[in-house]
Amino acid sequence: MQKLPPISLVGVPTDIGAGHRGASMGPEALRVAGIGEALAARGLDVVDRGNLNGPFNPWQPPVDGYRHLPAVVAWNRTVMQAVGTELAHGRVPILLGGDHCLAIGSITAVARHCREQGKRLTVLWLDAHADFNTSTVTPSGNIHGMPVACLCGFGPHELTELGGSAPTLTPDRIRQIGIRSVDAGEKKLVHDVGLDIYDMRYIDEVGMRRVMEEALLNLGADDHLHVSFDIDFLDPAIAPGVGTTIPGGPTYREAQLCMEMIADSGRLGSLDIMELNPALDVRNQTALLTVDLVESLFGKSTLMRD
Ligand code: 4U7
Ligand code: MN
Ligand code: MN
Ligand code: MN
Repeated sequence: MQKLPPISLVGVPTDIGAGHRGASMGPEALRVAGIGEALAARGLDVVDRGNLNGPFNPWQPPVDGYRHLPAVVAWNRTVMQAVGTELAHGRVPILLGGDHCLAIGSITAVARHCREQGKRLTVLWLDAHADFNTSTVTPSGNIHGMPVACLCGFGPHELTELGGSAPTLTPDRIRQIGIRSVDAGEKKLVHDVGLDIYDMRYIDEVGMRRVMEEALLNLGADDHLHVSFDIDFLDPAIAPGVGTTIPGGPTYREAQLCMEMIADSGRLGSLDIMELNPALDVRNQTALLTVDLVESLFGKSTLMRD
C-alpha cells in the first residue's frame, strides 16, 4: 500500500460567503464526529492546527454584486497562507470549512505549490453547484457561489489575483462531479469556458465508476490532485446538514465509490471539506457521514478482494 504523507487539519470557522449562517460551526462538528481520530486510526500522522481567525460575519446585503467582499478577501488570504505553509512542509492540508468561498485561498496556495514543484494540478470539484457565478449574473451575491469563476480569472481582482497573477487555473484543470443546480447566466459562462462537468444526468446514464475513470484518467507521478468537497454534493436524504440542499445527488454507495476511486489514484495531495452546516444537521449525522467518506478518501476500502 502507498505510504501517505502526514496530514494537517486546518479549521476555518466562517460562513462569510454563504447564504445561510452556520457553516462557521463546521470545523468543530467534524472534530466532534472524530475526523482526526479516524485518520489517525488508519495509521496516518495527523496534526490538528486548530482554527484560523478572521472577521466576524456582519450579515450585510450585497454591494455591487458581492456580499462581504472585503471580509471574504481577508479570510482567503489567511487560508492561502495556512495551506501554503502546510504544503511547504510536505504535508497534506485538509481544510475544515467553512463555506466554499474559502476554496479560492486554498486552491490558490495549492496552485502556487504545484508551480514551484513542477507538478500538474488537477482539481476535482464535488458539488451540486458549479460555483461559477460572477457579480453580474449571481442571483444572490453570495461569494460561495463564485469560487470556480474566481479561480479561472472571472471575478474581483482582489480574489482572482490573490496569488499574484490571474488566472490561478485554466478551466481544463477542473473536473466537476455531481452538478445538478446551475443558474441561467452561470450556465452560459460554464459553457463558454468549456468546463468539464460530470453532471447527475451523466452519472445516472453511465454510472459513478465510469465517471470516476474518466475524471481520473491520465494521472501520473507528476500530478497533484486537489479535492474540493462541498457536502451538498451528497443527496440530502443522507446529508441534510448543508445550507443549499438539492435533491437527486449521489447515494451513499455512489459517494463511497467516488472516494475509493480517488484513493486508488494515489494522487490526492490536498482536500477542502466545505459547507457542512451543523445548525441544519440532525444529531451530527452529516458530519459523521463526512468522516466515513473521508476515511475512504484516505484508503479505507469496503473491497473484500484486497
Ligand atoms: B455552494 C447559488 F443561486 N448558485 O450563487 C448562488 F442557487 O458553495 C447557490 O456550492 C450557490 O454551496 C451555492 O447563490 C454555493 C444559488
Ligand atoms: Mn454546493
Ligand atoms: Mn460549492
Ligand atoms: Mn452550499
